[in-house]
Amino acid sequence: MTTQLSDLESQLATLKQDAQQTVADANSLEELEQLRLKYLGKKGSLSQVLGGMGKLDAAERPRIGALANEVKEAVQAALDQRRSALQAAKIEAQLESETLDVTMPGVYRPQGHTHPLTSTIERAIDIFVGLGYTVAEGPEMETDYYNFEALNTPADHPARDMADTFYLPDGNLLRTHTSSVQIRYMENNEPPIRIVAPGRVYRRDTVDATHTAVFHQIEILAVDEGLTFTDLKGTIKVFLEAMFGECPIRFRPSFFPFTEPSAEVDLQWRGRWLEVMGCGMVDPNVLKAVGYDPEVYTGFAAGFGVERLAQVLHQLDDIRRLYNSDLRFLRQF
Ligand code: 2U9
Repeated sequence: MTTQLSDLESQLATLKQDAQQTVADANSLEELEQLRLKYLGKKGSLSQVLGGMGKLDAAERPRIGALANEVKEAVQAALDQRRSALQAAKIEAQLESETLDVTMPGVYRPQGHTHPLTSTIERAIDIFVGLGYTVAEGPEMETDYYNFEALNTPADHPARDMADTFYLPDGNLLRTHTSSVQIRYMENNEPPIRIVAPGRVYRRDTVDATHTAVFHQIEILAVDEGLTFTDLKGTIKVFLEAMFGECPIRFRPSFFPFTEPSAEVDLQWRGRWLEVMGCGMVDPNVLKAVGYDPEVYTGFAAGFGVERLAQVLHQLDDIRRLYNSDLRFLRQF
């Protein structure tokens, strides 16, 4: 045996032992990759040792070659084994860090809900939308013309009294009904029309259990050829039935400047007659004001106070509860 030969054999043996030891001690996949390059890479230890093979006798080469292969396989096996172990440990650590403690108490997130006034408005609008009506909205600050004049309410009418209406210093006013919205709508649209106008309105009423200075109204208006009081009655009956269930209703003659004839509607609810809305056939003067020909078109209209309806619906003793933001009250709805 030549010196080179025994030298190479011992170098290979040392390399194998050395590699197996350091690989077994590697603590990360990155470190393992460095070791793979160090031992088995193109410029690694094994390549360097094999570089010395050129000096061997041709007869010896196969044996040393086989030995080198065995060392390579052994080192590769050590690398594979350690890689599996490190990968398993990594997954284990990840699972450990991501565990969820399902027994931990949750965080309480308080959840609100729709205000009873809002839900009453939404219910009413939904019913009219179901009947083919379109929602129309307009400004809360109005001119005298849209709130009164166009609605056949002459200058000497008591509704215009300073004691009933909030007038602004510039001569404008806070709308006392949403009828002004309908005038604006008619000015910009031709019949047939069917609209529902919900909104906030203002009256200089003394605040008590049944009155607030700010309240909500919903008004409907239909203008078409051939509409009659019967269409109005049918529409109101369908609406009140959808809102309150099947209850007796009655129409009482009344007066509004913007409708002729006019009526008030009562609903029998738990044995008592309650006034719930007003209605009538649109006065020809109102149709004329917006440029509709009253000889061709007729219309019907109706209006109600939302607070009043909510009061009946929920048996509220005092309308002001709807504005007090008292959670003990609001949580009941
Ligand atoms: C146009 C023409 C006519 C709307 C109508 C009533 C009758 C009515 C009151 C109920 C209680 C107001 O909230 S309340 O104070 N409303 O009684 N409203 S007829 O008539 C109109 C609307 C628009 C162009």
